[in-house]
Amino acid sequence: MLNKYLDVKPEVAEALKEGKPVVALESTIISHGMPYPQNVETALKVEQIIRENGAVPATIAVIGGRCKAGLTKEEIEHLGKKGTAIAKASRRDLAVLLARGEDGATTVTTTMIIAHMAGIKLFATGGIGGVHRGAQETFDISADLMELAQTPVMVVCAGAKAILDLKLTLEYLETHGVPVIGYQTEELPAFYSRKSGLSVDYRMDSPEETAAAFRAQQELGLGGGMLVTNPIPEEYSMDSAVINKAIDEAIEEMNALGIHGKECTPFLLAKIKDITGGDSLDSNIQLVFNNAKLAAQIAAAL
Ligand code: PSU
Ligand code: MN
Repeated sequence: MLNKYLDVKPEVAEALKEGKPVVALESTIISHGMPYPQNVETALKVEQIIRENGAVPATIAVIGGRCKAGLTKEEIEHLGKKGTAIAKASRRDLAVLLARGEDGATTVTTTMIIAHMAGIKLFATGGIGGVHRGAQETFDISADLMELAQTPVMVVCAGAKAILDLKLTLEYLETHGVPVIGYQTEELPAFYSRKSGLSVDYRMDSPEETAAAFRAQQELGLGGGMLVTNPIPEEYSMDSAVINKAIDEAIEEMNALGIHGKECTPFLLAKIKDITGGDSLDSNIQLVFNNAKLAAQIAAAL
């Protein structure tokens, strides 16, 4: 038994035991990041893509007070249907949810924690949380950044979400010693689009190169994770002017409504989807698929 609060799905446990590639997936994106039924369809398709690329998927959540590494189709449907009625579980929420026997949708932070407990090294998502615009006033900095600084899991994403202050997000990651890798790019991707005007720390061009850097970090005992940023495929990348206008409008409304804390990111994602007539959701889904594929390839190389 690895941890008394953890249940590893048998298929995932077997793969880990045999040294086969496993990729973790988060569940906040299911309950809070996308509407039903697209959330469930996407979550199941992402698992399929990971399988097609030779790895075993382990979607992570808290169900009935248990940390789960690997969910059944029914559990994914439960998280998707209940949506925002499921608690968004960050590091500060985990102990209380377990003690109370409740459900929780895991963010990048808690997915990293549970993946590490289970012995999973790779994790694919859409975009990590980061330093919010106006953080100088609000102090709103995602716990995802602190987790990347301390938990040894490689996170494959499409950059930090463009709703954030990407420049400050990079500064924060630098301070905390988190390497930011651009996959086949020198430029930090901006989630819905490929361009941010900011540079990553290192460009890497193959799963093997990426895996080797992560292995060295682990063997050095440096601790902490690594962030691989993988640009959204060209054909799904949104026009920067269109998406930035939608983001500005959504942030203005968020501030006018006084929304703060953990509600910010889900509110902005939903609002941007409405403003763009669903185009941002289509892009979000495609970039997750793209990240799942790369994460499976890196897991195999590792
Ligand atoms: N990526 C997406 N959709 C999401 C998220 C990421 O494509 O909904 C979630 C992740 O779970 C991430 C969270 O950890 O948003 C960040 O929330 P916050 O800014 O409150 O830390
Ligand atoms: Mn926040």
